[in-house]
Amino acid sequence: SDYSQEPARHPALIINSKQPFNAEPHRSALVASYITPVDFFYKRNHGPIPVVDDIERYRVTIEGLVEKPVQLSMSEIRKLPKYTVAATLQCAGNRRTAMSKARTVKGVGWDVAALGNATWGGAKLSDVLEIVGISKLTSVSSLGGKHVEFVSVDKCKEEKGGPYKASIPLRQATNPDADVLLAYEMNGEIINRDHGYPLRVIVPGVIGARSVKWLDSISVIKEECQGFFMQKDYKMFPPSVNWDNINWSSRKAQMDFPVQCAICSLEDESVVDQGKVTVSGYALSGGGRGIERVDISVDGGKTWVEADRYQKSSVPYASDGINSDKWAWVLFKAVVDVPENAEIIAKAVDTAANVQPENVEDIWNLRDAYDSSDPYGNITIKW
Ligand code: MTE
Ligand code: MO
Repeated sequence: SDYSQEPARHPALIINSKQPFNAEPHRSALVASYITPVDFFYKRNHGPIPVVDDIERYRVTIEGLVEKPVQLSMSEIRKLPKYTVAATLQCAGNRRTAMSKARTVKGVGWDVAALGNATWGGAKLSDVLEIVGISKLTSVSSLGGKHVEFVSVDKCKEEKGGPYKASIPLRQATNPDADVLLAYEMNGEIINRDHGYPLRVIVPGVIGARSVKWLDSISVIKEECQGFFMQKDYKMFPPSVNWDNINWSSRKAQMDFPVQCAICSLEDESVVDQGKVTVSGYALSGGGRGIERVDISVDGGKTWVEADRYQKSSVPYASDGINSDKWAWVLFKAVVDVPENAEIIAKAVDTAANVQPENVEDIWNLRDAYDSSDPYGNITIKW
């Protein structure tokens, strides 16, 4: 494959793999701002970044089980009502390194920063699907379509040189409140090549793998997408399953990400001055479930204090109607007195009362596909 036309990237990114380019910011840089600057936003690719340079000729095809297939140009997509949605995009492999400490898992090793919070501007998929004759809140189209598949222009080895692809249920795609976007802007600017120029899907509240970049076509189909990343990756398995006895078809494709938080102001093993320590980080949950609480313990989980939480209800770059931050992370902060040789633990609870799991062992799985369901953030402190 051809990596000769990769875009320039910020030197502060921690590179986990060069080809394909996979990188995340340092954890402390990640929580320096509520909106993650594009330069510091994690980058997750499965092949070279495609070059789409003739924007006049670029078209996205909408086809499959629809009455009226169409090809839309960028200017036609820009003429549709524009929405700006604040949403945290997170790779399901975020924090995989923590899982590897329990037992080896396959995949790119990520620290805690394979996620970012951005504002995404674009057309709603529910509006686009109306153009091909599928009305809002449809579960099954008149021609029997139940899923919406997104196919990219990139090429990856997992698809044997074919394009990256994924699907979501038609009901979600046609639900205006699900805020699924065909996005052409990120943080108020034209989306750059690394993040999907000229057009990508954003599926808020769902693992990043479904937010297909460099969109080529959208297809209304009967069965879920049969691509590698839907069928042979990003599924949750119990700890008893290994690479010899794995049965992929026995499990569902992962969609919503689970509740979690991570401490970003400290390293996993930190030496601090005696006295007050600032514990800050991010917390988020999938499916539009907000964060109810972040609890901090400095005595290994015996007693807890509640952290302050911070979420902007209106974000910059949004001229056109952000009404909630339900898809976006919260940042948290607590200033605590730590005893000598302490273990600091952070634990998130979402608005559906889901609690972040305590141990890696409880949720370990071979692909770490349920990996964004990470355990408490544990930090070991020494004076
Ligand atoms: N879309 C295409 N076409 N190719 C890819 O490799 N990676 C997916 C998703 N969409 C991918 C893709 C994965 S696994 C994630 S986590 C997100 O894009 C990462 O998006 P980002 O690089 O903009 O942060
Ligand atoms: Mo991902």
